[in-house]
Amino acid sequence: MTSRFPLIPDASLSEKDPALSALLREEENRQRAKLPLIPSENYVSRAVMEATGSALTNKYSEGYAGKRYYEGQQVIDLVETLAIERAKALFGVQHANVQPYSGSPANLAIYATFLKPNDTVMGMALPMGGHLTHGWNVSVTGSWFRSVQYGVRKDTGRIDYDEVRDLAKKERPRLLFCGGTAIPRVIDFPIFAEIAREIDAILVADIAHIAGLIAGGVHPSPVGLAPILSTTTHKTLRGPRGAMLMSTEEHAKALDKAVFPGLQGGPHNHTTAAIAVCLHEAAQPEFKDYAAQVVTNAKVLAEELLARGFDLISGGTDNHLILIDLTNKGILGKKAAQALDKAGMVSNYNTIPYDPRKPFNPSGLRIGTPAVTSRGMGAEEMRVLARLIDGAIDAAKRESDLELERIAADIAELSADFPAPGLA
Ligand code: DSN
Repeated sequence: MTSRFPLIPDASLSEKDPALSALLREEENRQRAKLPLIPSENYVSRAVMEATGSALTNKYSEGYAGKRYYEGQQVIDLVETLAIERAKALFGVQHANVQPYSGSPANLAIYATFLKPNDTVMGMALPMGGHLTHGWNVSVTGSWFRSVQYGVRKDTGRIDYDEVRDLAKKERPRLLFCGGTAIPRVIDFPIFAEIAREIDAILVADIAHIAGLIAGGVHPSPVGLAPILSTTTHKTLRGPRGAMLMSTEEHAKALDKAVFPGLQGGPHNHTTAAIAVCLHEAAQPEFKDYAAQVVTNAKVLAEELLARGFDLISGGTDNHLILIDLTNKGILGKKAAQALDKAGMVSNYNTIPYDPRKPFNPSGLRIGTPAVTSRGMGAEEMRVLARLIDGAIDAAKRESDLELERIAADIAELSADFPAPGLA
């Protein structure tokens, strides 16, 4: 029987929308040819990609498993429950919510759970390495709430826990955030927990950057110390763009209520499925090797950059990221990042602690090893990368596009030896 109505033509993307399809191919080729050094980026596996592009995108399922506001949840309930159970097992938590659309909405749900407008939150300032949603002034978390910000010491580039304690005791925040986006050192969760206990605050560990390192056993876990954990799923955890909130049983109901119906409608089920896949992958023994190699690679890269006279915030790294103060190199972060991109290495310019410059043209550069490690690179390649980064920055200072092109050719050769995973 033929349809009475015009159907959506069942054509492939390239047949139906050649313009968009060509753009996708172009982006895939860019991801193949260039080396991503942005520490918050990664390559997902084909399995994660498949789940992300699955039929689950067609389904609405407001509510939670067993209590939805739409019918037809026979499969979705199982998928979401699987993701939750995998998150609980991987991180050793009592409760997980896999519905937040991304990291910022996940963090907003924490505010919605514990704070009323104008209550006090304390977090690391964005230019010091924190995150917008930890109370930075241009975010609603810094304007709808009373925000108190801590940073790092100017001389060490590290958190001074005595200063955090003194500030916390003076300001008595209800929520205390630890974690961030440009912290190259281990976060001391036991000390943060002690401080939170002393002022009767709720400690939130935002582990977005280091979730994969925690899962892989190469960064201490905040579980048992922070009752609330927030994470994105697409950074070191190597999953789809999404987020999770994890907590003790005590806060489970309130957190769930804040996510739905407090802030969100229907969860993105295709993302939930892909989160389940990435959690399964992260539970495999080889993921531990991956996480360890991410850190080894970052340390080697840091040492090689130090040897070439680069000034690294905190003097190096314990994790997956390196924050470079380019002041002594006589170049700004943006110009350096643009030159690196021309040379085939994709990084991001970044403020550094106490940066006299504005975020859109700051003094620093942030690089990291999660994605290049996913391509299978090791210490040897990190030595090559350090040399090429140094060369590209030198070329940028000399305005030598020719030299950048020469380096880009070296990167193209290196890229070809380490194919990007997940791209068909
Ligand atoms: N934008 C992310 C990062 O690059 O670290 C944080 O949200």
